[in-house]
Amino acid sequence: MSFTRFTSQCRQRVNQCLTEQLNAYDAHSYLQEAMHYNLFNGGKRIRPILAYASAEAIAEITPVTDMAAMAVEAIHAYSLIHDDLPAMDDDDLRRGKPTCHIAYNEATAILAGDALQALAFDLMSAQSTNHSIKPDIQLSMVQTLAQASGASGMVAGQSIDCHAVNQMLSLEQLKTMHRLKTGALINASIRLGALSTGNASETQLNALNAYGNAIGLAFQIQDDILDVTADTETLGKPQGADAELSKPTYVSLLGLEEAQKTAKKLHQDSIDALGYFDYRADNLRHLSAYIINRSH
Ligand code: GRG
Repeated sequence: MSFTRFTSQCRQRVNQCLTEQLNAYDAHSYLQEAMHYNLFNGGKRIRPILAYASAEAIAEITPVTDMAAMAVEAIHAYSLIHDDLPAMDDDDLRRGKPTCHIAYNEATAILAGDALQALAFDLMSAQSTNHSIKPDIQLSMVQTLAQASGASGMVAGQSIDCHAVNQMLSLEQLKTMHRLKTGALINASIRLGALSTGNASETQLNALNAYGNAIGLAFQIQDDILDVTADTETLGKPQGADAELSKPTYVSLLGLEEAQKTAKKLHQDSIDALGYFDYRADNLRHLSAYIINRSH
């Protein structure tokens, strides 16, 4: 199957699962509408696709992989809603559309983010009716998601980011911030996909961790590159937003050319990390290339 077909099938699959989840709520409400608005306003679904590709690299996609794919997208959607709030980045535009607090209101945006976060853990702890996974593996999956999204992962990175405005950060500090803010959830998506098969060995998990570290950083560097090279229409958010907020970025610290070179080097590192895997990890290899070549 071609990579394009694989990604489109993964998107369809996670979208269908998420639609069923949201439809399962008792009553249609303003809150539910805001959650739906953010889950379905054009995200690329990179994290679910990583989870599916990782499951494939180990064994096969299972209903537990679907749970993991939905959970990481729910955490991602919540993080973007909160990131756009006036108390954080104060953005009006996301994916070319009004951000949640503009389309609804601030209180609803906060609550939609909260509810999406809770939904993620609800999904991770649910029992699938037609597929079982060992309780210790499921517990490890819940913990993986909690650690990647909380005070030892994404939220910690966001906190550093909030304090970095108008500050000089060293390259090491910038790396730490992004490893936590963006990299932790990306890495968790890969690990969760592997764990969801019930068959991942420590050696495989370690190799995937090295792959995840490299693409997590590459993802962020490409984001910084796009912030200066792409236009607002392609980005779906204001171009130059980071510079506007005087935020340190890979481009501001390294220069554009060096940032591009670093992204390419990380892509190669990610490919090297997958040396242990056969052709079944090819979609992970393609994803790494996609991440550094993406245009939005
Ligand atoms: C508010 C707790 C909290 C955390 C927010 C991830 C994050 C932390 C903020 C997002 C800010 C940002 C734009 C970071 C750059 C990397 C990134 C996560 C970009 C958006 O991810 P994509 O490109 O988004 O996967 P789509 O729109 O495709 O879903």
